[in-house]
Amino acid sequence: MFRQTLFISLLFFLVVKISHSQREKKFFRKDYKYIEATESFYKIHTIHKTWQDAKDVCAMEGATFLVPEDQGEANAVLAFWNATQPYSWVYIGVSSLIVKGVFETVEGQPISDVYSNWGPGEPNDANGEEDCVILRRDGTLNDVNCVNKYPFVCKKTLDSLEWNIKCDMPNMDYVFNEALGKCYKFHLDPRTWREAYAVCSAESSYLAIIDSQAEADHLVKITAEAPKDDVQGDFLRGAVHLGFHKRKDGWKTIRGTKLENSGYSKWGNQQPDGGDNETCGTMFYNGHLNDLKCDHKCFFICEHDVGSLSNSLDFKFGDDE
Ligand SMILES: *[C@@H]1O[C@H](CO)[C@@H](O)[C@H](O)[C@H]1NC(C)=O
Ligand SMILES: *[C@@H]1O[C@H](CO)[C@@H](O)[C@H](O)[C@H]1NC(C)=O
Ligand SMILES: [Ca+2]
Ligand SMILES: [Ca+2]
Ligand SMILES: [Ca+2]
Repeated sequence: MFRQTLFISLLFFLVVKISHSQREKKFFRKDYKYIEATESFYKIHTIHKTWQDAKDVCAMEGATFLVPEDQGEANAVLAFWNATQPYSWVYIGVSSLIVKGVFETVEGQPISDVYSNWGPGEPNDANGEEDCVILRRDGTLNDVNCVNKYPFVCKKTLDSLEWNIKCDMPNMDYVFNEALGKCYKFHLDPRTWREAYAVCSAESSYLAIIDSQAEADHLVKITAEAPKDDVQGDFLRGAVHLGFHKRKDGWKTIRGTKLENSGYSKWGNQQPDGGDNETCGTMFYNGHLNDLKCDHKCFFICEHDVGSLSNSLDFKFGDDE
């Protein structure tokens, strides 16, 4: 009897332990800092962006544009910022872009529902051009011109963290392939090659690199299965962006390996045919490779190395915890 109870408790413990382990680890991405007081992860982006681009970057990272909920969160972020960054202000996810003069969060809440400590005389809508909001180091808010480029902060709550266990990452859209030991996401939002490269990076992944016939077959399969026909708009069909491109010394993967040594280099009929006009790498839906003008928008596939996040976690934050 005792044994049985012990066994059941142990089993229960294990199940609970596994399902909560990622939240217990308090890990989202290695570039986000967890702050216990607000049970959220933050990243201060140091590359200056316009307000709209900043909003897009947060979304690409699976996070949201920071909107401090209250004084407590504003102080927590300011303390982290004061300790790590020299900047005098950052964009936050508040604007009056929808209705001039009405400041709302990116989720449509009125600013009066969140932290709204305006600086003296603000918001003043100088020259009628100030619709986006910055948080200054002293904790006050100011409206500024949205085209100005500033640092910004993205946020992810612990509560909203979902863990893709097989892919060992916080993005549920990636699908594990057992035979290849990798995870992939087929992106149905057409982008240029460079944009696609950036989207994959923001997801802690990379534009897929085919290194075997088996992997090529798998990418053909996920391309065939993706609901591509539902996507409207002006973009190039028939090929997907992949992680290779033409360099001065020939075709290489984005890891720097010569394409002919990468394990797969089956070009399509007559390809590559673009000379120096087509220097970005794509795959026809049938798996054969094609060179393409880099500014064509296409679907694309990101690849994720399982374990790449937790390895860097141990390396990077090993001493912190
Ligand atoms: C951060 O630094 C600014 C000025 O350097 C100061 O006014 C502010 O009180 C500091 N905030 C926190 C929470 O440490
Ligand atoms: C590249 O583009 C130029 C200008 O449009 C054109 O004259 C040339 O023939 C193209 N080269 C190839 C290999 O297609
Ligand atoms: Ca102002
Ligand atoms: Ca690969
Ligand atoms: Ca071509």
